[in-house]
Amino acid sequence: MGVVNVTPDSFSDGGRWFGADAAIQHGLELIAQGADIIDVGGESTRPGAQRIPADEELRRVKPVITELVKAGAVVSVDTMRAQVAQWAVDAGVSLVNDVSGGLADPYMPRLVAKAGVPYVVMHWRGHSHDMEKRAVYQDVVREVHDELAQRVGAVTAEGVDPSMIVLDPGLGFSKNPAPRGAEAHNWQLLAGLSELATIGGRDYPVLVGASRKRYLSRLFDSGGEPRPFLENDAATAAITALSAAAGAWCVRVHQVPANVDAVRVAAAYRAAARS
Ligand code: PMM
Repeated sequence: MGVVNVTPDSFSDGGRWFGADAAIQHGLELIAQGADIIDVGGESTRPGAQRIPADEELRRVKPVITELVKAGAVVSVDTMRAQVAQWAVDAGVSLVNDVSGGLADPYMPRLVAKAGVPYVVMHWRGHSHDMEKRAVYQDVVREVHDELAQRVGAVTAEGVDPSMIVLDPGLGFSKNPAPRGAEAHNWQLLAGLSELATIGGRDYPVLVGASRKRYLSRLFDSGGEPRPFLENDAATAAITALSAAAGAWCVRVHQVPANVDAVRVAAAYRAAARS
């Protein structure tokens, strides 16, 4: 899954694809490079971000989704709002990616159920402006698993077909970016990926959004300034290989070619490991 953030202030590529034309071109380029899905979002979820009004979110994503769907792309909409998801589903998107897992907008699960499209349910504890203070866990893998299980229960109660649910540990969302130790939540979740998504005897597909996040910068921090996000693409590809080898269904990335290679490597590795 290649990312197109149509935002002036996204976490990792903020502003670069803000204009509709640049965003459309970028989406087409990601497809040419081998992305299977293009994830289009109009609201930044970087730590500390404030929300924007729904009409501004729609204004940002409409031309981009319209053109990418027209070009035949498999498009996902990255939104927490039912109103935006409804517009996007009507415009032909194939998947709804809701970083709040249905918590931000109570109308979202029913809408997704009615649309009958796959639904990415991410682990989330609250909006970005204060999400860092919620990064408190005794056992992050168990707690994220249990909170995802609660969301699966809630969205299926609203009519979402379990076979349409994709789970996501929500790397960087209310997770401490520490590179090691008891607080290294993102790393513990990656290491526990195979445990996270078995709920009620069912193995759900998993999406991993590791790309260019702050915890990667922190791993390479030599005590001075954290490494810039844009320098984390090789590290992202390494995580893609590890995630795919652990059985992830999808990785959400900003830079596609190295990650396509990483997925191929992991597929060959898994095939050989099974035989
Ligand atoms: N991360 C961001 C945005 N959307 N969606 C899913 N499913 N999983 C994620 O981890 C995720 C997401 C924030 O990243 P960006 O602003 O750097 O694109």
